[in-house]
Amino acid sequence: MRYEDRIELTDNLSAKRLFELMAEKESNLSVAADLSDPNELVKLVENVGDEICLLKTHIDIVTDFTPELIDTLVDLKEKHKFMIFEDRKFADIGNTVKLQYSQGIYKIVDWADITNAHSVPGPGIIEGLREVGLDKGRGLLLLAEMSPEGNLAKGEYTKTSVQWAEEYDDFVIGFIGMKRLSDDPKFITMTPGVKLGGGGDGLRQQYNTPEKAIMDGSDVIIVGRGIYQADNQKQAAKDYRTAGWNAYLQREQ
Ligand code: 5BU
Repeated sequence: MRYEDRIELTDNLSAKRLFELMAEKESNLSVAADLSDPNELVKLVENVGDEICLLKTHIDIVTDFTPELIDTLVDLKEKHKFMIFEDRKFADIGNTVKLQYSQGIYKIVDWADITNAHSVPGPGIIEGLREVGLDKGRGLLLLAEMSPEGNLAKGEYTKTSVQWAEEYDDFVIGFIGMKRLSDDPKFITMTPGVKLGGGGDGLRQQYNTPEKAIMDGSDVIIVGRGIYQADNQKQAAKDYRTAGWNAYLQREQ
């Protein structure tokens, strides 16, 4: 189904907005902005902002973090029209993740439209995050699968994650997965480990091409080093955007 036809299938505000944005902007590209220098991070976002539907952050890798950085990212989000996904990978009991999501230095729930969690602690992790995120219209992705070689997110673990998404579908908007994991089109699958040419990175990351990810039923391709290490970040983002969008058009034909 086309992204715009999926808007009405979900009640979650972040999922609706993302489908809307993807259709409007004709982009299913997310950039993984894994830069520690805040100035380089902002420069990257300025370069790629027009090409992406979603900015993926790891806010805890930023050296000399200040709350003003968040203000800058939110200003850029409004200017270039994208959403923000903090790839926090929560992994603790419900009560602790609730605090990690809303308190501390980062106060992730205040600015990240989307975040994600491991399923390993059980459904309490979803319930804890949901208590602070749902009223703010936030969305959660479950890590049903992961990209690196040798990871344990497979089989029953993946299946149970999909069941929990169905059970908590007001807050869980989809999955990190290497392929489509549910037949229900309200769920969004996002795929990391994407690089033109494929390959790996020496630390067991495994890359698929944008075409392979989208043809396997993913909705959003997540690209880090393929874009931020390019000599021309803007052009690289355009290339990935075109590759991802053309694969989607071909899939939906
Ligand atoms: P890369 O530079 O394109 O390899 O970056 C991939 C990004 O996606 C990086 O931020 C990872 O933390 C993130 N990632 C991943 O690579 N694999 C996974 O299974 C998950 C996240 Br979940």
